[in-house]
Amino acid sequence: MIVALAGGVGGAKLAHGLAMYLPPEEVTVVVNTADDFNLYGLRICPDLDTVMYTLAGVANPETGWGIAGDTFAALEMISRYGRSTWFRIGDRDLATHVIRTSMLTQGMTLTAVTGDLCGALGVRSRVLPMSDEFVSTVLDTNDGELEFQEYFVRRRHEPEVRGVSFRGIEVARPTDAVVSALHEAELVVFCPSNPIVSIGPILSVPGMRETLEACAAPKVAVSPIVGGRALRGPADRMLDSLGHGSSALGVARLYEGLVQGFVMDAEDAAYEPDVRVLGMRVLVADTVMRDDVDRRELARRTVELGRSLVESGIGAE
Ligand code: FO1
Repeated sequence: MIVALAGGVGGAKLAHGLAMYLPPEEVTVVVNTADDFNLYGLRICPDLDTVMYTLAGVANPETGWGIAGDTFAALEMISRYGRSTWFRIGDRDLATHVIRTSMLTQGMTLTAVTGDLCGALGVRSRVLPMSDEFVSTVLDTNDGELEFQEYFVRRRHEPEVRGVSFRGIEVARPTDAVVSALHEAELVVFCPSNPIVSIGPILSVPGMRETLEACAAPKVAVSPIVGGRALRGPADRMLDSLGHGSSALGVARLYEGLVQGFVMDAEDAAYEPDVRVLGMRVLVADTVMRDDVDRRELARRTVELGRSLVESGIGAE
């Protein structure tokens, strides 16, 4: 069993690569849920949906989020009712939020709901929310405090981030499903997602770090920063404004002590000695996933790095 920790689009792409390279049933994806929010009375879980749609082969290839070929008739009607529509929910995507919300209202856990939705879409890998409790990212910015989607979508991640907190995290717990997946894992992959607001919340769930540390499997992270820039989203500016430095090395430092392997792009090869000093075996590879072939190849190389760690006695069987 390979466990991947993932946020949105970048994480979903590598999770898809893993599910193409390995039997998909052997892949479990633990997903950030701190981007979740409520809109029009519906529970929206953008990262869970991005991973689910990507693994189901229905994701919008242009945006990476939402559903390919979706239409926006419901949103137009919502606009006629005078409600703001900055968060672009497509008609088919809306169905996911309606069904999810109704199942949650009936008392099902987010883990059970996600399993049900993924099963209906034919996803053969397991997709697990990091926690069943509601957690939400709040950003302290030069424009005041902003909820995550307000910052990310409405404000196009333009404000400068000075601090990050995860509301509700203190009462969140890793689910039993996440804990047992990590117990069974032979490799844990930190996908190329934003280390602060995608992987960060997963690691901040009380008990998650301890569970990861107790898990004997090797852990390998893939840098989402290539040549100092985030391939998408605000990770580069966020790393800079929070004092970590926008580089593969800055990312590696955030994972120091947690991962034993680090995959970074050929553009960043100069950082290799510095990352090695952090106690990580480094793989320099082409990490930009332009198509399915790239996704599968990066997954293959990441798994190979994990296997090489096992062969050196780092990590379980
Ligand atoms: N991202 C945008 O930049 N604009 C949108 O209007 C938008 C709508 C949206 C609807 C459903 C969904 O599941 C995701 C959506 N996203 C949108 C993506 C999402 O908000 C972010 O990419 C993630 O939260 C960051 O990982």
